[in-house]
Amino acid sequence: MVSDVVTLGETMALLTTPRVGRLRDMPELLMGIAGSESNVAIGICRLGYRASWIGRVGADEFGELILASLRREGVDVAGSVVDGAVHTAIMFKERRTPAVSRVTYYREGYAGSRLGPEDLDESLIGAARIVHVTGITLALSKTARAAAYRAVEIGRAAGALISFDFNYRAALWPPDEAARSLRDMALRSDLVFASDDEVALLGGEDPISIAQSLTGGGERAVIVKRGAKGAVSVRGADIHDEPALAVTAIDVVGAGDAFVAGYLAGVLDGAAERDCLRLGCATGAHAVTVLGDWEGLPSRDDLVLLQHAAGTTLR
Ligand code: KDG
Repeated sequence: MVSDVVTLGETMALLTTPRVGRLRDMPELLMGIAGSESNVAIGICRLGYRASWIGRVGADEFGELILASLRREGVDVAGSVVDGAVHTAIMFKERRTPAVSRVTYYREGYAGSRLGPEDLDESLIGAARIVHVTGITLALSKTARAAAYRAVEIGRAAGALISFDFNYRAALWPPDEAARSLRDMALRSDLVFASDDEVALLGGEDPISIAQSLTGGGERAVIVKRGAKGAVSVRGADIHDEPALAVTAIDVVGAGDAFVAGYLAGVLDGAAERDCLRLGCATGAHAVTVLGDWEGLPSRDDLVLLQHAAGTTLR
């Protein structure tokens, strides 16, 4: 299968507390899957394009759950590896207060972080229009980082657009090491996504000027995700600012991935910069209205839903 977007990274089993409180006080948990790159792949498929996800899962029930869930969403997982030596990683998500969630990872040394360059199917990556990687993969392990670099090299040589989301995870690496690595990968990419906070990791006061300094005078676009404030795209002196859609947020984890999926679908559509931002903001808004890291991702038909007044019943 030829995919429009190929992405690689770690997807974990996700166990979420069904209500507000501490994990230890919950007699039951909700089970699902989570992974930034597979979230993007699902978003791309829901918006009508083909996406492949490459990663390692254990030969266990969680690995089966991940592959089955991705297949059900139309994501191609033919390039992924079942690793019989270790288990699939787990992420726990607690809603500690109605407004604050806390994530705990059980992932070091688990299957996803054993991803390596030898796992990559060069013909799959070389045929993609976009190769998408994130800072999470850079932080996971030396081999996972090498896989991300190799995927970018293959994509670049084949003429694909390279898309990179900072996705800084403080639990995975220290900020100074992250800043060096994130900058390096950003400078190898065509489309760079980062939140205000992530851009600030690189040092400096104003996120937009830092973003501007990364664009290489306009050879790449840096898109700053600002949550409820929308998104700004910077390419040299060209700046587009798009407000967020006003929605009631239920679960904001995964909103950034949803934004990226929408923006990249806009790029695949051949849309103008502002329309890519708009689609990104719309998919991000949809994602936060539903519990789960990717379940709220919209199809094209869903995109009109946010235009209806609260209380509307569609019959
Ligand atoms: O962006 C949402 C992700 O944080 C989540 O789905 C899990 O990939 C993940 C991570 O490393 O936190």
